[in-house]
Amino acid sequence: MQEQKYPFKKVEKYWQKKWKKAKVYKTLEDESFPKDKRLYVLDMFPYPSGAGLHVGHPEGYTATDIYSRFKRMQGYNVLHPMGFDAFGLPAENYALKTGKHPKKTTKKNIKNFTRQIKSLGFSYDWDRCISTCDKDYYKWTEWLFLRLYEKGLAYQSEMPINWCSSCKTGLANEEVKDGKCERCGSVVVRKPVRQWVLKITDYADELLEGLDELDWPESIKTMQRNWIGKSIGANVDFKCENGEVITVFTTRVDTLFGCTFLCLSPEHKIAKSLITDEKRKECEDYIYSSSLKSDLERTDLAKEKTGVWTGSYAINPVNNKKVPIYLADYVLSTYGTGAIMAVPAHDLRDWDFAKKYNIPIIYVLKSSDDDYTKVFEDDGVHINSEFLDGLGKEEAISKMIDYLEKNNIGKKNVNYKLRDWVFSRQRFWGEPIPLIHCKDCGVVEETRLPIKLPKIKSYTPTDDGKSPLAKAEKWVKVKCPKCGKEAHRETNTMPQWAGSCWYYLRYLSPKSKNAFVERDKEQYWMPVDLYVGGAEHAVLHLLYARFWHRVLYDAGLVSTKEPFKRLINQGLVTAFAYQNSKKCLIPCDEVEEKNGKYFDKNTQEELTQVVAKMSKSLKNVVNPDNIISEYGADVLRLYEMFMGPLEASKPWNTKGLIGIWRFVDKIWRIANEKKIDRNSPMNREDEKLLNQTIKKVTIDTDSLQFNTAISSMMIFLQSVSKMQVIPYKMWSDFILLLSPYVPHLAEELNRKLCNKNFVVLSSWPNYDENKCEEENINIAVQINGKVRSVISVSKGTGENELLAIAKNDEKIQKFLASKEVVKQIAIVDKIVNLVVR
Ligand code: ANZ
Ligand code: ZN
Repeated sequence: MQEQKYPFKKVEKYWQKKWKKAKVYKTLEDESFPKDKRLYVLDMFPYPSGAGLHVGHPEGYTATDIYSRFKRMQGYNVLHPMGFDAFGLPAENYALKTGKHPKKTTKKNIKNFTRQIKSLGFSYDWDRCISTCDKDYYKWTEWLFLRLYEKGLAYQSEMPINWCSSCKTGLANEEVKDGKCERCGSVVVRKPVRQWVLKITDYADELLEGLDELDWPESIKTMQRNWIGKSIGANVDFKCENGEVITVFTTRVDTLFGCTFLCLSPEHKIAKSLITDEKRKECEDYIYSSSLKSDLERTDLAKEKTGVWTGSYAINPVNNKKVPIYLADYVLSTYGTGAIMAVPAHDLRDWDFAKKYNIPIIYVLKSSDDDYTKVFEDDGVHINSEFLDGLGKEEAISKMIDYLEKNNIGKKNVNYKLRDWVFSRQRFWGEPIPLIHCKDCGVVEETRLPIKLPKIKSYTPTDDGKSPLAKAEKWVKVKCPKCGKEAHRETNTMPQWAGSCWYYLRYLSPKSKNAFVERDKEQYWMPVDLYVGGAEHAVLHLLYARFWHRVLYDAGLVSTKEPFKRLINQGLVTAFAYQNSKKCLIPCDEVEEKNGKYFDKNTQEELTQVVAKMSKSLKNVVNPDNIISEYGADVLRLYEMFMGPLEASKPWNTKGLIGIWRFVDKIWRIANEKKIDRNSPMNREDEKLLNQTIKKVTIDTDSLQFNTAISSMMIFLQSVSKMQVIPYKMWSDFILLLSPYVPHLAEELNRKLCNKNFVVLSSWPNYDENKCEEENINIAVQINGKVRSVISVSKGTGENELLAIAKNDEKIQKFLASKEVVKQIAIVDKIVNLVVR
């Protein structure tokens, strides 16, 4: 019957209005509410792109929404805010293309995002909404930058940085993926540009140690650890024949007796002075050719090692042997000391190099298979190493370091892969860096924040390493706040990561005029209890925010060391795609389905179904707006949670969506067609079903296992649909279980029961552990006709399971030992019979 179809459009609109009017999702502004009952649940706020919401967004947002609703019903005071990460390159690039001001397009996009997010019925406290490009917000981003500057954590440097010649701006190391710009994919080159740099390296150890206490995915913690890349080792000094000293960094100082040559990076400062006249031409050619290679090419293990001999020797300080000095581009100038002691027997790169250039190889570790014809990179006992012979790695390292330190030829040292954070961008749409350059006073802080972006005609970035702001002459020229003389403003802007370094703090007092966050609010709400977002931010936002937070902690501005206690990465929502025999993906609108098989509409070739990222070109991008208008927000929410575990990547599947629609529609039909009776009591079976369902949904929702929670609600509905009359309590508790998942439908079902309260403000139902238990019965187990044991099993246990339980019974096993079962019979709920010989 068509008219009985669940009228989701009307229902969803109605309840969204009601909720808004009654402000049901407003966070309690009461810091006397017990702290252990307060909960901060945070989403990674979106960048408001012109394309609008993607189905990947609602995945994480629905998860945090369900969790927030569930916890509110359990009596928690939940803070669950949303905002917009609105500065950044895409808005500016769009402005360049269309001539529209980024401020205008960003505003429009935020409006569209807000409409879309609201249409999903999320329980955000919208009064706390923030946008990073709002002047009342970025005033504080500027203010916080000045705190870093005052601590000496922001400095200027004219150094070769990663430069994207397509975006025409400098990039941080974290923004370079495989040698390419993270944004546009262009190859990144090195270019010397004056930059503001943040000293994140000062915090390397704190950022490492802090990870231990975090409830984060191990994979993200590992990525941060590797990115920081702490290496404990030693520096060793090698004297050269011409009197110069080469200092190398090594993590295997214990292998020093096996060092048979040194390698300098071709850029090494003292390389030039070591090159002999005969070798000059060859070396200079080599230095030039290495300068054309990226670090990635140079360190690729699979590539053939190259190098040239400088013509000079150094002295190995432990055995006074002469070792040749090479230039080799597998040694990077930016790591350690830019020079290495090569131990070919125990390092593959050095091995390859020594083989190629015929350099002696000395084994200083006993190899496990006594094969001395190949590289041995494992741990072993030392040989050929005088005072280290017979020792293991750790002991040998510390003994060697003692020796070096005593003789003044080396010392313990620690190196990090982490580099300082290149923080300025030569672009328009970002926070101005609030500093002034004065001829007499040097760099001076701006006194009146916010420094607003100037109005300029052209945002076009240039190759000269200057920001478009430099063209706003009137804005650039200012009086020095210190001496009053003519000075000029800093024209670089901050990177897109600046605003997201602290937004989670602003939510706590979004309107505060006196502070970036009010102290009592910060002390009450921090840290964030649950943070959900994509894994792509592992060494970007998630590292940068931890760094700023640590600085704020040291400055006494926040009360916790870490901002995000628990982190969950939602999996990627992918899509099905179709591949022909040439492994080409066919756009979805050119594919047709016949009897569960897929064909190319044009060629009729049969295609294989594969999983791919959603992309415009494959025409497999799903727009949440369409799903909501066809099936409703509740169905979209429920489907996204039912697709699979939150953290797994999973393909969008329209068939699954229809299955969920049927489930929702079935709930609706039952509510309309069945008698829900206040006077009909639950029997034992009903009670068991209800209590088991409440228990399962409670535990699964609490542990964010939404897909299995939904399954048990489906099983519940299946049983209830067979009942003639549904006891009131069964149905009303079911509505409560549904409400975090499908809040609109739950409200409507509740209204149908003539209740006037909001379900979303109700208490979560309790379960009785005793009533959850299965009923057990005793079953006799006979062997050759005699009862030998009695087993206790739950009622209805199947034949095979009965046999298995019986045979595992301790008493029965004694009888079965060394005997063969020739016949076995089990009768459900009655008896087990075994015949043995
Ligand atoms: C001798 C040695 C013997 C090494 C051995 C390794 C194994 P991590 O762990 O990444 O810190 N190295 C040092 N500086 C380098 C540079 N600028 N470019 C390329 N390689 C460099 O690696 C430290 C090791 O990498 C150091 O320890 C050094 O090689 C090399 F059996 O020294 B080792
Ligand atoms: Zn001045």
